Amino acid sequence: MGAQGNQPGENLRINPERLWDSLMDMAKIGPGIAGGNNRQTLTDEDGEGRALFQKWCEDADLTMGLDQMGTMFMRREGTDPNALPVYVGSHLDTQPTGGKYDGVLGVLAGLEIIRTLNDLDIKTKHPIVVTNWTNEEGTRFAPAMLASGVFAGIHEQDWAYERADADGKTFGDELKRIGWRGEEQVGDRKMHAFFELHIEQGPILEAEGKDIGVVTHGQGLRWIECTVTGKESHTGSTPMPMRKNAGRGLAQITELVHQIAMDNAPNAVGAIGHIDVYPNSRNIIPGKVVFTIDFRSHEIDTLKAMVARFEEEAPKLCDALGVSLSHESVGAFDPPAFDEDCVAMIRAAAERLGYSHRDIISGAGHDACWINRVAPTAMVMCPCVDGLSHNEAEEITKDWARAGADVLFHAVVEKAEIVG
Ligand code: HGY
Ligand code: MN
Ligand code: MN
Repeated sequence: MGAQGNQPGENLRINPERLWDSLMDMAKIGPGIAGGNNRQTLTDEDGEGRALFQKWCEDADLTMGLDQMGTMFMRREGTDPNALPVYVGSHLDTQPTGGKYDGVLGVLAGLEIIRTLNDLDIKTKHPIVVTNWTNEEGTRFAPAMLASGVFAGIHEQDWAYERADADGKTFGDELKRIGWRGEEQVGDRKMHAFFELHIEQGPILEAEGKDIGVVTHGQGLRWIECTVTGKESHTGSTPMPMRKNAGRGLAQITELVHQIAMDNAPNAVGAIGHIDVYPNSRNIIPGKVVFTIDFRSHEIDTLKAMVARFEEEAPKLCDALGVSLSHESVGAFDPPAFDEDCVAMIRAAAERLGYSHRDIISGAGHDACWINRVAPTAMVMCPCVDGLSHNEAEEITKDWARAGADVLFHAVVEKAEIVG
């Protein structure tokens, strides 16, 4: 028992070598082409990673719950079976050119907490549940944080099942195909708290020499899928004044998105990462371009103003080019403020453990952003090299992984209340 309340002693720490080995073993599943990972949601590789995680958890005497969105809940019993569990986790799915740590660190650090509690034969009043949320990335099936969004009542499950990938395969069919559709109703579980450890995916912690980010808020997000329609015609014989080039619409909207973000700096970002050009032939003027705008800010008024400016200016740009524009929202969440008591536990744990720390706003979206709607939620961040993520070269140090997992450990067991 710690100095006050349920705070663990500063010598209570995870096993960093075992955590690192688990990260490296998981990274062998769904390898990328440049040292990272391509373990996209509901692929066979995702299924393989899930099976390995399940085996590790069952070796640690955890029992699995699986809901109808395929989210995995690995439970360690508490001394009070009626006490609401403390949940801890993140996601095992990766970007197509993803890193070894985005999401995976949060899931495997949760498992490492269990392994350490088992080693030390420590019991907690509240059960602890390690969680792997399905489809956090939202790349194959938009939007991001899909399963946690259904769990939090943001999305309807039927709508989620109908999300289709670029090949027209649906989320529901793929979940069944890989054999990871559970029977449990999504969202029935009640949580005492939810904690998520995640790499920062940005440059601040490393640049400031800080081990730990105490995440107080997250950025809000707006994903706007745009379709610019022009007219396919020959790139050689069509006179320039007659062309209706959808590619120019993409080019000018790309620049508009960048300018809107720059005009709201430093509290806003914007880019277009997903682009499909049709028919994508070297000698046909693009007749149609489909792309997704990603706007983010931690200020809701700024975020809304960015969208409004796009909606006002983009149609005019397209009119002038003789092409048409249609757009729809394919993802949105407002800036979350995390639970102050849980955030304070994380800050106190970093202090107690002697890790340098600073409060930080999460630039990326996470499952915690949705779970924050239904349970007291907070996040811990550790640095990543050059702030790089969503790139196969994503890298962290063993010490950063250890610091993040130690702080996560302390927050989880403080909330779960060590017994005896
Ligand atoms: O898009 C995001 O922020 C997250 O990485 N899915
Ligand atoms: Mn992530
Ligand atoms: Mn990610």
